[in-house]
Amino acid sequence: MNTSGKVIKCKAAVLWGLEQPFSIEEIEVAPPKAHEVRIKILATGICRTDNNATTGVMPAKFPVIVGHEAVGIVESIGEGVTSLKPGDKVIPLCVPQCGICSNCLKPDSNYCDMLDIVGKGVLSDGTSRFTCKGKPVYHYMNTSTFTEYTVVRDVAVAKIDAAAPPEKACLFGCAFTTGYGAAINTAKVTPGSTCAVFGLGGVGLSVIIGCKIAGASRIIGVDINPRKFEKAKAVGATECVNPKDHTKPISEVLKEMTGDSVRYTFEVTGNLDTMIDALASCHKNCGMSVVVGDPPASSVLTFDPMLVFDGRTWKGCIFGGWKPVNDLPKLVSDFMAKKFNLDELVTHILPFDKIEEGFNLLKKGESIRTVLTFQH
Ligand code: COD
Ligand code: ZN
Repeated sequence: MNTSGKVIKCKAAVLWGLEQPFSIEEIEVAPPKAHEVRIKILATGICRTDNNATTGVMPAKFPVIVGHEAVGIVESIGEGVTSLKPGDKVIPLCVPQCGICSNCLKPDSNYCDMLDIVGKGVLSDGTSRFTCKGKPVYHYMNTSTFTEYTVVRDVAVAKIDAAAPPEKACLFGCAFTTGYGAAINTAKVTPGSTCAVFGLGGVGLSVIIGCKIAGASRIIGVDINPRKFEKAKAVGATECVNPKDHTKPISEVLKEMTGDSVRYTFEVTGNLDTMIDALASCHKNCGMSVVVGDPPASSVLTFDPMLVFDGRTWKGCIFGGWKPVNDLPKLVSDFMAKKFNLDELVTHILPFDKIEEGFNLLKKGESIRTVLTFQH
């Protein structure tokens, strides 16, 4: 049936308010307006950032459809869309690439002006394309993928290889791209170096994959949940440590373990204390620490400035520093050419209706990535 230009009724997981469960509802998805595309979602991963929207750690406008790590097929396009056509296999982008803002024009910035980090929840004309029970339902991070159909801006879409398997390739919408890029683009990890990765979720394991491909000789996984260590080692960690097993600060534990200190550290938990711990754990004169985890909304951090004065470099990145419209198709091609393997990252595949179960696995620390699949 040709649905182009028509409202589509479909299932979506709506969050009606903070700390409320996902409610599977029938929603209406309006046709895409100018420079927008409507996408049929095939698979979507569950990320900590989605959970952070349910708790208020990450800003969102309610009621909302969250989800930002997906693969889908373009169902229809709005006026003026030239880069995409119905039938294209795509990844919706939480970090867009408009190509014309001052950041997109800089070769070394991916902080596109269209990024919705403050949770406005609307598209360019200031409105939403979703309604449920007569009320508007808002967008999340330019993506909103916990729904059978979504509408996004055309600048927030990367076209990928039609043969890419959705239940793995969806990880290029967040976890893999963010973590791998933090090691490759932001830290530029050097061969033979020692790295430490704080937080061994889907994003942290992707940092480890990046460190390994960059040729790091020692990669230390740090997590307060020892059940994460086996997976970390499977993707390339050479050893793992639980800060709770030690009374000394983790920076001293790592210094003792390495006999010197670590060249590159990565904070991949989103905790403020861990940001300082990771900074203090890198070499005091030539070390670099990369903040990958999103800090809680409106948080403030105090730290000893000697940590930076001593010569450490403290950096951050969003979406691994990639320019996503250009770079995601290449990353997916590298995956199809078996440059990296994402098998270890996808621990659970569940039907979309089981979204609540998927979030419980995340909250209990039992999953790396749960991927939800759709029956269309
Ligand atoms: N010390 C060590 N480990 C800890 C600590 C701690 N104090 N607290 C939690 N952890 C561990 C947990 O046990 C868990 O294993 C891991 O940290 C976190 O893993 P997950 O599976 O909960 O989370 P991820 O990997 O899905 O995501 C975590 C991030 C913090 C990276 C994520 O929420 C985030 O902020 N992403 C933003 C990145 C970005 O660039 N966004 C913009 C583009 S989408
Ligand atoms: Zn994410």
